[in-house]
Amino acid sequence: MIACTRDCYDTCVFDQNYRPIRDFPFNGFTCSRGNSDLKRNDLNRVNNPVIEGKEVDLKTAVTYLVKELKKTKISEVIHVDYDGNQGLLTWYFPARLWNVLGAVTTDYSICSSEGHKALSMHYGTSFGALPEDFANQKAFVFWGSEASVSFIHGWFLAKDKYKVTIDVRISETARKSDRYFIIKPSSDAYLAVGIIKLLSKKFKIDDNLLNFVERFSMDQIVSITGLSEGEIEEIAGIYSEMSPLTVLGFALGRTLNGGEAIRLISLISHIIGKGRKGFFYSNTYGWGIDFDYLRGTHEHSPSRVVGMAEVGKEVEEGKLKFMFVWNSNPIHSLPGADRIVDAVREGGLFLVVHDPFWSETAKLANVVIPASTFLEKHDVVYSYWHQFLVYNAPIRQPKGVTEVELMREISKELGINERCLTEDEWDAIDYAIRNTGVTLTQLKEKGLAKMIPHYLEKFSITPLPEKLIPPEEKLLVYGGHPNYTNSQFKEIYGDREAVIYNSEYEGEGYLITEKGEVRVTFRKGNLPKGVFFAYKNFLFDKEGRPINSLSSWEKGKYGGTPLLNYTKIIGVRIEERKEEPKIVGDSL
Ligand SMILES: Nc1nc2c(c(=O)[nH]1)N[C@H]1C(S)=C(S)[C@@H](COP(=O)(O)OP(=O)(O)OC[C@H]3O[C@@H](n4cnc5c(=O)[nH]c(N)nc54)[C@H](O)[C@@H]3O)O[C@H]1N2
Ligand SMILES: Nc1nc2c(c(=O)[nH]1)N[C@H]1C(S)=C(S)[C@@H](COP(=O)(O)OP(=O)(O)OC[C@H]3O[C@@H](n4cnc5c(=O)[nH]c(N)nc54)[C@H](O)[C@@H]3O)O[C@H]1N2
Ligand code: SF4
Ligand SMILES: [Mo]
Repeated sequence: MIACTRDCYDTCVFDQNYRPIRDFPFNGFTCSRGNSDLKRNDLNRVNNPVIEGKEVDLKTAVTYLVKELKKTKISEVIHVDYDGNQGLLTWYFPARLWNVLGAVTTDYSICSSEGHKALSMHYGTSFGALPEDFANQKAFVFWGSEASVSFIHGWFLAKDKYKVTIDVRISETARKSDRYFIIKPSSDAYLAVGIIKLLSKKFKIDDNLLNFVERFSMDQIVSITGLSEGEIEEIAGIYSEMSPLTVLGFALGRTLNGGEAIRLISLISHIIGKGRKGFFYSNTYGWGIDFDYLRGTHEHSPSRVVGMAEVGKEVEEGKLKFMFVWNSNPIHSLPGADRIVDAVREGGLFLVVHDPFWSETAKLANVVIPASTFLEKHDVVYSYWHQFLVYNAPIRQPKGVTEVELMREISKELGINERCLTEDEWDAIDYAIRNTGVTLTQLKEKGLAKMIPHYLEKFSITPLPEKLIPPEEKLLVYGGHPNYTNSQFKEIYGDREAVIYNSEYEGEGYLITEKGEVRVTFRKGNLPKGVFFAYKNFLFDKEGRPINSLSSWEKGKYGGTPLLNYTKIIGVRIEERKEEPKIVGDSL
C-alpha cells in the first residue's frame, strides 16, 4: 500500500503497482496529479546537495550549514515547514531538531488553523462528518469550497445528491451543482446570520444567538452579501427542508470575518439538529494523533512563534537571519514572499532548503539538500477526511536523504544527543498513535487500518462573535486548479501564466495593493464586479515577482490564518508593452 501524501482531502491509497485501490471511500480513481506521479518522480529532481550553486556531498553540506547556524542567535533562526508531504516522519518528527534547539517556529496557520480554532469554540474540536456520513446525505452545501476540483472523492460521494454551492464566482463546483448562490467576497458571516434569522421562525434557537442575529437587519444583510431576500430565504429553506451536510471550504478561513463565518455556519448545523455531523471542515484533530509528541513540543518549546502571515515582515525587519525550509515552498506560499527573495539576494537571510524537487525556494537557497519522495521512503500517513491510517512502503529506488536522516546528521554535527533526537522514529510513531485504536504492528502487517475517532464530545453556543466587519468590495481571491497541488506539478503541466480573471479589464498591466504591484494579463470573464480571481498555483508575475508580494500582513482573529482571500486592490493600470521584459523569475 502507498498513500498519496499531498496536502489534499482525499489521501488516495494505491497498491504496489500504483493503481488506486477500490475500497470505500477511494472508489478506484484518482486525479491528474495521481495519474502522473510515477512519471513526475524522475523529473526536476535535486540530485545532489548544493552549496551556492555547486554540487557537494552530504557531509560537506551539513558541515557548512551547521557552521552558519552556530553563528546565528537561535531566536533569529526559523524553520518553515508545511504540508508538501503529510507523512508523520516527513512533516512532524523532524521538527524535533528545531524545537530542541529552541528555534523560532511558525504558527502553521497558512491553510486551515482559523477554522480549527473557530469550530473548537463551539464543538470542542473541528472534527465533523466522516465519509460514511457523506454517503448518507440527501443534500450538500459546498460553501467556499471548490470540491469538484479540490476534493474529488468527497464530491463523488455527492454525485446523486442535491448540491448547492455558495461562492463568490461561478466556480467549477457551482457550475456542476443543482443550484448556486454568488455572494460578495468575505460576506459569508452575514449570510449565515441571515439564514439563522430565517430559521428562527421554524426552529427553537438559543436566546444568546437570537439576540446576536437580531442586531443585523435583513436590509443590511442583503446589501452586504449582494443576494436578494428571496435567495436567502431559499437557502434557509434548503437547510430546514433538506437538512444538507455543509462542506466548509478552507478558503473561508482566509477571508475577513472568516473564523466568525465558519463558526456561525456550524451553528446552522446545530439548529437543524445535525450537530457536528452536519459539517465537514477537517478531521485532523479527531483521530487522537499526538502531534506534540511527534514534534517534541511536549518537552521542548520554540523560543518564539511567528505567524505565517508575518514571516515576510520579520524578514524585512531583519529579525530572522537563518531559515530552514522543508516540505514547503514559501516563495510561493507565504505573504511577503518578495521580502524573502530580497533578503536572500542581499545576504541578510541564509536559506537552507530540503526538497525532492527544484522548487522556486530551492532555486534561491544558499544550501539545497535533496529529499526522497513519498514513493521512496517508509512513512505513516493520515487523512484529514477519511479514517484510514496507511503504512507507506517505498515502490521506487531511494534518491536523496529522508527528513529523519537529515535531522540525525545535523544533530550529530551539532553534537547534541537529547533523548528526543535519539529516540527511534518508529517507537515515536507507535506512541503518538496510541489513542487512534491502531498499532504500528497492525499497520505494518495490513498496510492500512481504520482509526477510531478520539475526542471529547461537547457543545457550547457561547461565546458568540462580538461584531462583524463589513468587507471592502475590490478584492483578489484564489482557488485551486485541477492539475496542480499548490505550487507542485509544473514538471508535468508547465508554469502557469500570470492571469487575473475579472469583470472589467482586458490586456497586460499592473494589479496594485498596498503591499506592492504585479504585472499580469487581465482577462475579462463572467465574474461579479470587484472580484478578481487567480489560481493559487500561479507563482510569478511577468517580471518575476511572487504573487504573494501583494498580500497584507493581516491575519484571522482566532487561528491567525493570513487573509489571502481578502487581498484589497487599490488600483489597476493597463499598460501594454511591446518588447518582452527580462524575466527575473527564470534566474531564481
Ligand atoms: N486540485 C487541487 N486540489 C487541492 C489543492 C490544489 O491546489 N489543487 N489544494 C489543497 C489545499 S492546500 C487546500 S487548502 C484545499 C482548498 O480547497 P478549497 O477549500 O476548495 O479552497 P480553494 O480552492 O482555495 O477555494 C474554494 C473556493 O472559495 C471561493 N472563495 C474565495 N473567497 C470566498 C469568499 O469570501 N466566500 C466564499 N463563499 N467563497 C470564496 C473561491 O472562488 C473558490 O472557488 O484544497 C486541496 N486540494
Ligand atoms: N496567494 C495565495 N497563497 C497561498 C494560498 C492561496 O490560496 N493563495 N494557499 C495557501 C495554502 S492553502 C497552502 S496549504 C499553502 C501551501 O504552500 P506550500 O507549503 O508552499 O505548498 P506546496 O506548493 O505544496 O509546497 C510543498 C513543497 O514541499 C515539497 N515536498 C513534497 N514532498 C516532500 C517530501 O517528501 N519532503 C520534503 N522535504 N519536501 C517535499 C514540494 O516539492 C514543494 O516544494 O499555500 C498557501 N499560499
Ligand atoms: S492529490 Fe489528492 S486526489 Fe490526487 S492522488 Fe493525491 S490524494 Fe488523491
Ligand atoms: Mo491548504
